[in-house]
Amino acid sequence: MAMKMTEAEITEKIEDFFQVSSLWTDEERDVQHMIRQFVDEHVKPYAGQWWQQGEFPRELIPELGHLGVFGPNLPEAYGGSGVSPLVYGLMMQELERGDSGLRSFASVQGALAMYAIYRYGSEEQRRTYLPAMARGEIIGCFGLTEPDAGSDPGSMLTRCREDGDAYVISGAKRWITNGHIADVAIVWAKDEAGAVRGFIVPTETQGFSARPIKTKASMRMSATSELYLDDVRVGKDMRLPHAEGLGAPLSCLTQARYGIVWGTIGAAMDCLVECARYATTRIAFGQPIATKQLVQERVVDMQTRLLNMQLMARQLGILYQSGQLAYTQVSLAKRHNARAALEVGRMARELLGGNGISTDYAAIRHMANLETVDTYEGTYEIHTLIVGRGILGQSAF
Ligand code: TGC
Ligand code: FAD
Repeated sequence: MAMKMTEAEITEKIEDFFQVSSLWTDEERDVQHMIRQFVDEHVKPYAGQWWQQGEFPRELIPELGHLGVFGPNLPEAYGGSGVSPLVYGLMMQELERGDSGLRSFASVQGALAMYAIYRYGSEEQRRTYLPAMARGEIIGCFGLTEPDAGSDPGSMLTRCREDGDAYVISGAKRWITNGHIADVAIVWAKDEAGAVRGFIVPTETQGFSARPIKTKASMRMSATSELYLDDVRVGKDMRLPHAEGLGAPLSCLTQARYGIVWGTIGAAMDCLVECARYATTRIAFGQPIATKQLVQERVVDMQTRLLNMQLMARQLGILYQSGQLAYTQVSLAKRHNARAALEVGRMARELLGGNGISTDYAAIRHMANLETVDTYEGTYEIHTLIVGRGILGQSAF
């Protein structure tokens, strides 16, 4: 028996198959709606074009600041609005429904650069930088990865040394989101004793330069850069005074990974909704492809992955809210959700047939972006080893 469903009914079913939204608070519902409206109106119609152009649409930054997506979970005194982890997660979900590059911009600005200053900075640094960063007036980047140190950031080569009333920093960073559009870079470097230290480096400082990486076939809507620090001299007041050791940058990663757990839901949702709607209208062998058993199996596989992602993210948010979140839990969820979203992206692309390789549809763009999301903030393998160590107590790195 045929049960004809409207596009809106299909979308509603896919996005909330287990009615998880019935658990949302009014604030969660309102914020999700607000960001969705913005993304539907100002991002989705242009995302394919921006992605092809390979540039981040900087004109969106003031409005994103106005919507409060940069560090929204930080206290109001520092420009945040103290929202709950669940509200924050829903914001990231809705941004990544538009494009992973958009969520990445917000993650790097809020969860990496702002969080580093909030958690490890002096009171003066917090007040100088955070409110302006929350408004999007100062753009930040986070320089941890180097050309020869990615999964193993403890082997970084960037060095800092004291010289009178200053620190001198030398080294190179690679794959740095927002690097060439940033006003300040959070730079991680080892001191003479081998301890990792963090610095706020204004990007106009002499000896600092940033170059865009232009050869990307993924995350094309995001600015990605190489940073060069050639004897960059910054005042001692630019060191993050409370950051000592690798644990400092790694704790920032936990914040960003939490956002990715939610963001990937948005990308997967957009892929599944798009290809499910397509399946009801695309005719092959005289019938919509939605009537074919193999197509239905594919859609149900995608739906199951999406639902797992949603349930995992929600419980992670509850753990975060109650102050019980462990970084190994975030690793497990990042590993799962990034890979599940990537698989949904690949299946959606396939279901769209030839149209699936065109950026007239969202699937190929999401799919290509998710290759990065599966790799950055710790690869699938690295999270396997973090969780394995957490469960078995043995390091296998
Ligand atoms: P290890 O001994 O494991 O850790 C050193 C100290 O740090 C603590 N720690 C953490 N603390 C908070 N959150 C975490 N996620 C933490 N992970 C570790 C740890 O307890 C220890 O503390 P203590 O007090 O005992 O010293 O150090 P290791 O050298 O063995 O590290 C291994 C490993 C693999 C866990 C770590 O290096 C790692 O996570 N590698 C992946 C690197 C990575 O994710 N890079 C991301 C760069 S930023 C980015 O990709 C931005 S993308 C843009 C976007 O987000 O959109
Ligand atoms: P490698 O560490 O060289 O790994 C290569 C392969 O070896 C991977 O498959 C890895 O899983 C595997 N491998 C490594 N060690 C092991 C092991 N012990 N056991 C099994 N397998 C292993 N970094 C920043 O600091 N800031 C940013 O803003 C930022 N933005 C990024 C944006 C983009 C678009 C991209 C692509 C990356 C970004 N990164 C950023 C860097 C990202 O975090 C790293 O690329 C990532 O951590 C992996 O490091 P790597 O590329 O050096 O790979």
